[in-house]
Amino acid sequence: MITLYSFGPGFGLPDPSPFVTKAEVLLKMAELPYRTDTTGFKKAPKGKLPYIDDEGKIIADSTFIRWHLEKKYNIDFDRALDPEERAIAWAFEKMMEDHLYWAVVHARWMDDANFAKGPATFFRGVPAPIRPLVLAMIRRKLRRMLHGQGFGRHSPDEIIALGARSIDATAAFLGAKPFMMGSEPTGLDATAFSFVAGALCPLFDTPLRTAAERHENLKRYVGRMTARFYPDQAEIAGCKAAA
Ligand SMILES: N[C@@H](CCC(=O)N[C@@H](CS)C(=O)NCC(=O)O)C(=O)O
Repeated sequence: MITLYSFGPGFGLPDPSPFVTKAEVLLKMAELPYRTDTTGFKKAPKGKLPYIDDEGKIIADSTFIRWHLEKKYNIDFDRALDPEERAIAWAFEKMMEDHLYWAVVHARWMDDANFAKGPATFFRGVPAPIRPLVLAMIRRKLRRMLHGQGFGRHSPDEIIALGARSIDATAAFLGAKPFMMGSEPTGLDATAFSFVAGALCPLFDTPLRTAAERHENLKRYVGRMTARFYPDQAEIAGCKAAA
């Protein structure tokens, strides 16, 4: 059985990490049996989640997990797509993972109020006397990551403008289609669902969420993906499950 190393459900999302959620949705799409394990972060080969253990083979990074599943289990998540559509799907996926993601990280980690009710809660187990120090250290690490990636060099308004443009592009491309690439889910939907739900997450007060909430089709999309892949959940990110 495959083990998916995750953070565990949080913030009203299947996982606070959109990359972990993406990997989980891919496993669900593949209809492969899997279990989740929330104790693997310290052993993460690339220092990040997700990674999987598939009968002793460790694969880190959601994209490599996807490629592994496709190769080992002879699955093509994009089987319905032609080469041009595959190229568009790849471009949208990477826009969310390498662009929108950083706006979400900024909103969750750099805003004091969002940080306190969100990421800071991951560290509840740290002894109280040293917790402020640990929180300050981890936030400094995230600030450095944002600076290195580049988003951290922009003003908060500029970051929101960039993130909102990616959200608007996603909504415009989804349009009236049930799923990103048409009438049935493809690999891109594992990513789009995870990142759109992350942006819509009601826990966080951010103009990014307001930008996402302006798009009724995105909210319905999250509800549709929830009904399909998390049928036990009544709603995710404030979007009611509905086919
Ligand atoms: N490219 C990776 C990104 C994974 C990633 O950024 N994971 C974050 C959580 S959203 C993480 O584990 N961060 C921990 C850290 O940087 O210390 C993937 O596709 O899996």
